[in-house]
Amino acid sequence: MKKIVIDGDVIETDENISILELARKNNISIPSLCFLEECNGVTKCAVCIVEISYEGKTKLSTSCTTMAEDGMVVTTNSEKVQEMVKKRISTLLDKHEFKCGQCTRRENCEFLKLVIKTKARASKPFLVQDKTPYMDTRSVSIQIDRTKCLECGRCIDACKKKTGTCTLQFERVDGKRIVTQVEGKKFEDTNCLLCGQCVAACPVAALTEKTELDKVKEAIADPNKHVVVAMAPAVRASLGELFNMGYGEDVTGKAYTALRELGFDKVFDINFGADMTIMEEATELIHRIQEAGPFPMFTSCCPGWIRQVENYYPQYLKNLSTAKSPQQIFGVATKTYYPAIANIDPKDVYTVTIMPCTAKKYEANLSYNETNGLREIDAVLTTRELAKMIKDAKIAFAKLEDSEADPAMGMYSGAGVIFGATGGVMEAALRTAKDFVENKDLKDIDYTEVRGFKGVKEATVKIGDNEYNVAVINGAKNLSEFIESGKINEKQYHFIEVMACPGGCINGGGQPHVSSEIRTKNDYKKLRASVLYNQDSSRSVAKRKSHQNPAIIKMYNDYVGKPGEGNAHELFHHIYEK
Ligand code: HC1
Ligand code: SF4
Ligand code: SF4
Ligand code: SF4
Ligand code: SF4
Ligand code: FES
Repeated sequence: MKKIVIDGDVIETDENISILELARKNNISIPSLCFLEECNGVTKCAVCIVEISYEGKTKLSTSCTTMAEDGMVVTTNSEKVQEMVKKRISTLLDKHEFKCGQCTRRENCEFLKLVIKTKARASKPFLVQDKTPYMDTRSVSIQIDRTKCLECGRCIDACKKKTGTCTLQFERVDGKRIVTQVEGKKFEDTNCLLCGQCVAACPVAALTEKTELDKVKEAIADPNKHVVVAMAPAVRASLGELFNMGYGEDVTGKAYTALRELGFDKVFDINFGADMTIMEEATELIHRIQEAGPFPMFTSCCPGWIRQVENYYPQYLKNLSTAKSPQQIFGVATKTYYPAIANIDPKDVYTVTIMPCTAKKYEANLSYNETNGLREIDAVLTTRELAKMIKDAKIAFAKLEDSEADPAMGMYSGAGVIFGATGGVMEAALRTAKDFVENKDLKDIDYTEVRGFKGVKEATVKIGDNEYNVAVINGAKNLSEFIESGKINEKQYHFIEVMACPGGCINGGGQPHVSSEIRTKNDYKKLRASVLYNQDSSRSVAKRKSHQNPAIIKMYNDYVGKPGEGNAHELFHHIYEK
């Protein structure tokens, strides 16, 4: 057992752990900029500096790179340390457009916290008349504002470690070091997945989603538009964090109320779309079982993963489920089924989704995601953009009463809600596929083998008289390892779920930022996922399966017909081709 003294506290540990992490786990705060859990840091910001006495010597060291050794005595806040950190922050301020009042990150900016803590000042303020040369707004998903970049390298490292695409890098342009995409290309024109893991890693407002808030506000103000809104499964598990409600708080009912107060005409839920996707995807799995393939069938609801297939593994395009994603299938229904039952002109319907994801903006914009000449989804807001909209409208979110979604396309099953966590799509599909094949209302519907945060999860599932091999790949990097190691060919897999973000959509690139400090101390992914699994497990079995959702049954009976056939086949599927 090692004994380390930090600011007078004796801390014992067996772990091979850095001073920074050891301190944080023991509630001793050390500032950082370039360090982020799961990423090693490609630069040295030096704001995590501490004074260490060890083996008769005392020196200043960066605590994120110094491993805790027995007998070390660490001081985190000596005058020398404070002076050095303050100087470092001042240098960074000289190159940072410090206009926090209008900044989207002002409430959770890791840099601003350090400026306040150290009372650092710029030696001369960095004022920018024209931001255009610093901005990259070419992508529909992600935007770069280099007036805010600290060159911490977290985005570059997150991209490498979590996606393996290595889309971002430092480059020297006109003598300045800047963060840029490979060959300076637009994100969409690189191998980038548009997942936004780089945005989630950024401590400041240098990387953000491309906002669509103005578009949405305009649509609401237009009396000729009937504006429909629906939030994704994972949004309800994290939105409360942006209103100081802590982690793991279920804010479903408050979110519905807020959306109504914001002036949306109809509040539905993407979980209903998830139930639609399952009707189609489970039916497709059964067809593939009857027709002996092609196997494995892959889920296709994550647009980051779709880009990974297109950019790296086009040989698997035919293996992707043709069922449209919950976002798009829901969009189709808002431009066909909903106008029919509400007796309105489909052209007047304007559909907005709230997503934990930046890639969903790209998905909504794809040319093929159009039905009868209408965009299926007109605008996509991230969880963060919705919070901003609520704050701009001065709605006291935490104090709102709960309300329900409008039932026609707002009712959902437990299967629909667990989509937002890794393994959820697989579990939802198995519940329905097994009931369909065995023609029963099965009671044993918890597939715990596919839950949790392991990189690759596997199970063998009996459907009817036969056994099928399923796998859940948690995160894009794990997927490329799964394929490139040859593991995918070790046995016949029948059905594989892939979500690009580690943990699934609960940890998507459009979710509230989690600071480096909180990531070290708190299992925020688990807490977010628990919201979804709690909603599922607190229901009766009948309410936990997509095909038993009464609103789904009604839609298929009254409008669609049978899953996988006729109308459903026409409207709810897309065939992926090279
Ligand atoms: Fe997801 Fe999905 S789970 S992809 O992560 O299939 O974004 O939450 O909305 O479409 O339902 C995202 C989440 C989301 C879709 C669903
Ligand atoms: Fe202020 Fe942070 Fe925005 Fe910079 S990024 S302007 S420090 S809130
Ligand atoms: Fe990398 Fe994803 Fe960011 Fe693209 S969106 S640069 S793949 S982290
Ligand atoms: Fe760091 Fe953000 Fe700049 Fe990337 S864009 S180097 S994460 S400040
Ligand atoms: Fe978007 Fe979810 Fe895929 Fe991440 S895992 S890219 S949040 S759909
Ligand atoms: Fe340690 Fe940057 S060098 S956080």
